[in-house]
This record gives sequence, structure tokens and C-alpha cells, in this order.
Amino acid sequence: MSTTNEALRKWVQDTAALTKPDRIHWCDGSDAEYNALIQLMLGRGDLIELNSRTYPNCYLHRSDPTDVARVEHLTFVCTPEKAEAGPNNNWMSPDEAHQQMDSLFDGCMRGRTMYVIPYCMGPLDSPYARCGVEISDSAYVTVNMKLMTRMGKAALQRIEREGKFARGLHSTGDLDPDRRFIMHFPQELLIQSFGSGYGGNALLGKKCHALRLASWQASREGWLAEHMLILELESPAGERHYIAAAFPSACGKTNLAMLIPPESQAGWKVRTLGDDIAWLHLDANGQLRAINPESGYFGVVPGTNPKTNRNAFDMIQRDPIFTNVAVNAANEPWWEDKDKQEPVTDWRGRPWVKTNGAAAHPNSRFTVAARQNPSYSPLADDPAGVPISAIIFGGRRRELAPLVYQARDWRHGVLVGASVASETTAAAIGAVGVTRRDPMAMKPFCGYNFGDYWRHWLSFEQRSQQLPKIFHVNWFRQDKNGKFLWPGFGDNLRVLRWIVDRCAGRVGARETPIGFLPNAGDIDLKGLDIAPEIMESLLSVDPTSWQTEMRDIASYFGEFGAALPAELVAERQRVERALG
Ligand code: GTP
Ligand code: SPV
Ligand code: MN
Repeated sequence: MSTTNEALRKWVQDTAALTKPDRIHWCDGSDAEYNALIQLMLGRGDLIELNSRTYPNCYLHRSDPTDVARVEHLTFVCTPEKAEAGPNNNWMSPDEAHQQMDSLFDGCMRGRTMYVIPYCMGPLDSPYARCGVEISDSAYVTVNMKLMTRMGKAALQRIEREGKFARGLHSTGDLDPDRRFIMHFPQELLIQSFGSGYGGNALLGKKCHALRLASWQASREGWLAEHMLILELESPAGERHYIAAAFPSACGKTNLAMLIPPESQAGWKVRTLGDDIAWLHLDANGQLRAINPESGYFGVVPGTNPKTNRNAFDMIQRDPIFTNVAVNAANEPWWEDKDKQEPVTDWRGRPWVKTNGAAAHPNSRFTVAARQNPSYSPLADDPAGVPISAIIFGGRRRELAPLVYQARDWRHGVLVGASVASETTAAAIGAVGVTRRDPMAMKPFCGYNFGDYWRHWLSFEQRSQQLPKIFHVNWFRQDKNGKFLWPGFGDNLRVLRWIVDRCAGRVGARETPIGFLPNAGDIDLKGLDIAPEIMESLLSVDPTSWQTEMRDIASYFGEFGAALPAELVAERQRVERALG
């Protein structure tokens, strides 16, 4: 197989000349191809078959123990000017990065097969979708791309029709962490990733293309590429709202997108359009519409059980690829908080001993096609996307941030998004539980200077009269003993209901310096055992702590110098003054 697209043909040829693979395989995306690759990896020991009776067609992959999460310190944005990448990114000049990567890629595919993986991010017939081609020497990456994207022949045909595509070159190299780099060249629509076989480092359609390159493209073309889930909320009366929500990695996007209403909320329905990434465009009427560029989930496994997320639990009962989970005596996948059983083998394949810590890696993941989700919305395939009523920002904050509040207007909402802070999680290498600024949950994913990014967000105010309302939530407030104050998961529906009531203008609110908060009694607590004083503290605003927060935001904003939009500075000052 080859292609009629000359640029693609030449890139494949040049890449093969550099990396020197034994074979080139053009992926067609068929089930037969998927099955053959699974067999190949089973034969090599790269995959382990799990209990085929209880977990049919499920496989386990153990990644290298040094290669288990994103590597932000090895991720670079390579723009001609350092200021284009901004203080929020590691920067290297394109010349230096190309030189370094060319020497790493030189001959790296000897003895290996080079997979040419054409894919489409978004519905194949959507004007909002964008195509890419990943070249990789990893069969694991190839099968994951089949589950996560619209991969194969149809994507290649679209590339041949349109001519334009993002290029992503990936090699697992020798998995040496000292020879690991994830490079982005936005101006060349090019990604080069070497030395990792894990998740967002290696599945280049996801964070590298659909967020880092796409955010840069979107800023030039007038749209937004965001780290957001997309869900549909339907009321018992059949009223439907679409909500996009940005939370940092491992802060609850997949869980919220697949929410199951508690029994006391009969008649409410949540359907999933996306669990990680949203591409947002204004349509001709000024309505913001969202598509999910992905068609599969790469979700956090630990904590998934029938109580927290039955949809996810059921969805991964057949067909997924598990990465870095433990295994029990019945050769079934096992993870922390799955059930009361004990594992026999940990994520590294060692016999499990209690004292060794978690049996499944805290960032262990499942990869599964979105259609397997019991709450899957067929609108995820609608080329026009869905109209967004509300945008929610949020993070993991032990203290300070209330359960929910609403921004006064779009401009204030941009400040709320730009001010997001969250405790770090196992999704990235590094310390866990450290509070850091993570604007719009895009700190690891924005492919250009945050100052310019906020200016781009602010510009929407001039382009539409009917932008979504903006909210902030925090499911993670804790008491002194580290216990979560809010039950979370299915009960988050109660907060979503207040949000759509606000969007529909059906409910009042209490105006505070940080925004609008729910009046007592406006969040439906029917069937929920939560003390009134806890509810009160979840919805309280402490002016002194918020003043400290505002000063912290000011010093963070200071890092962006002249790139920081004046409107954002003024907006922050307004809030600080209002706090007294
Ligand atoms: P990425 O895929 O890394 O972008 O993560 P995500 O934002 O999709 O996070 P996910 O939904 O996978 O949740 C991560 C962890 O947070 C899991 O261990 C969940 O069990 C936990 N979690 C999710 N929602 C809630 C919630 O409402 N309350 C509490 N306490 N924990 C939650
Ligand atoms: C995240 O870390 O936000 C993820 C997982 O969704 S990864 O694709 O590895 O970035
Ligand atoms: Mn994510």
C-alpha cells in the first residue's frame, strides 16, 4: 500500500531512509489488522491475555517501569521565537531540536516494522475534524490508535482529498529516560517523540496533536482546542443541555462524562460525547459547538468500581487493553478499590506483597473504543457537533474553592479558567499532591504562550452575543482528617442541575466577590445524607484566603510579562478590590 498524496509518500520514504526499518506497514484500520497485531504482541510477550471467560478479548500490557506517565520536563514546544512558546512551556529552537531528534532517530527502527498510521481527529465527515499521520515502530501504539481514533483507510482517503495533515514521528527507541523527548513544531505541524511507549507520550493523536498542535492552529483559525469532556444532560421533561468541562489530569473528567444519576434523581440522564478533549467552534449564528476529536478513551483505572462509575466498570469488561494493572488469581485485571479481593501479581509482574505499595500503578489505564460506553451518545459522530450551554473549570483543591460558583460574564470566566490551580496527580511523572497553577487544565498541553492563549479566549467576547456561561467546581474539598466533604461521582449531577438552571435563567444566586454561588436550598439534596453545616462550608467564601489567592494569581500572571492581556489584569484587580 502507499498513497497518492505526494507529501505523505515522500515523508514516509525520507523517514524510512533515516530510521531504517526492516519493513513498512501501511495501516488500513481493519479488525483483521487489529487482531493480527494482538496475536503478534501475544507471541512476543508484549501483551498478556486475561481471563477470556470473564474478560473476553482483554489484554494487559506492562510498560517499562520508568515509562508510566507523561513527562512534562521532557516535552518541548519548538518555535522560532522563545516567546511564542511562553513561560508555560519548555522551549528549544527548531534547528537544535531537529538536530537532536535526527540523531536519535538515525537507524532506530533497524530490525523493527515501521507502521504508517493515518487517522482522523473528529467525525470523518466533519468540517471541524483534522487528520494526521503517525509513523511509529510500536505495535502497541498502532492498536491503541485504532481504539482511540478513526484510524485507517477512510482517514487516508480524506488526507488524499484535502492534502493537509499533521505529521507525528514516534519511536520507542531503547526506553532510556535520558534519551526521551516529546518535541512539537507547531509551524511545521510536526511532532517527534522518542524513547517512550506510554499514553500521551506515544499516542500522538491525543495530547500532542489534538491539544498542543491544535491549540496553536485554533488560535490562528479562531477556534479552541481544550482539555475538556463533553456531556449531554437530559431532564425528566426531555430538556437537553450540553456541557464542556476542563479539569486537570486525573481530576474527574472521565467520571463526570459517564455519570450515573443517583436513585433519588429519577428521570435524569447523562450521555457521554467525550471524556478528555473538545474542539470548540463558533457556528454562523454565534453558537459555540463542540466535537470530540477522539473516538476512544484512555482512562484512569484505579478507583473504578460499580459504586463510583458503573458505566466505566461495565465498559472495560470486554475488549479493552489494560496498561499497568495488577492481576488476581483468576487471571483477571485488578486495581485498588476494584473489589475486596487481593491481587497475586503487581503491575510490574512481580508477586504481590502488601508492603510493596499499590498493586496497580496509580496511573494505570484502560484503552477502549468509545462505542463500548453504555452511556455513549451517537451525537459524538455528528459532524456539526453539539451546542454548548456551559463551560466548567475545576481542579483538586483540599481547601478554598467552593463546590460550585458561576463567573459574572465571559471575561470573568476567562479569569476563573486562567486561575485554576490543582494538586498534581500520578498522570505525570513527579510529586503528587502539590498545588500548582493549571490554567484551563492546559498547563501541560497548551502549544503556545498562555498570554496569547488568554487573549484568544477573551476575543470570543467580541465574536458572539450568546457564549456559554462559565462555572467553577471543586469535588475535592477535605475535612481535617483528609476525608472528602462532598460525595462526588453520581451526586455531582446535583451540581450540574444547578448549572443548567442558571443557564436557563430559572434559579437565582448569591452574588459574592468571586462570582455567583447557590442560595441555600437551591442544590437538590434529596436522598443525600449530608450535614447542613458541611453543605454550608462547601458553599462558603473566606475573603482573607481569597485575597491571598488573588495575590498568588497576580504573581503567577507576572511571569507572562507583556504577553499578559490587560483585560485579565484589570479583571483580577476588580475581584481583589471587591474582596475588600
Ligand atoms: P485524565 O484521563 O488523566 O485526563 O483524567 P480524568 O480527568 O478523566 O480523571 P478521572 O475521571 O479518570 O478520575 C481520576 C480519579 O479521580 C479517579 O481515581 C476517580 O476515582 C477520582 N474521581 C473522579 N471523580 C471524582 C469525584 O467526584 N470525587 C472524588 N472524590 N474522586 C473522584
Ligand atoms: C492526561 O494525563 O491528561 C491523560 C493521559 O489524559 S495521557 O494521554 O497519557 O496524557
Ligand atoms: Mn487528560
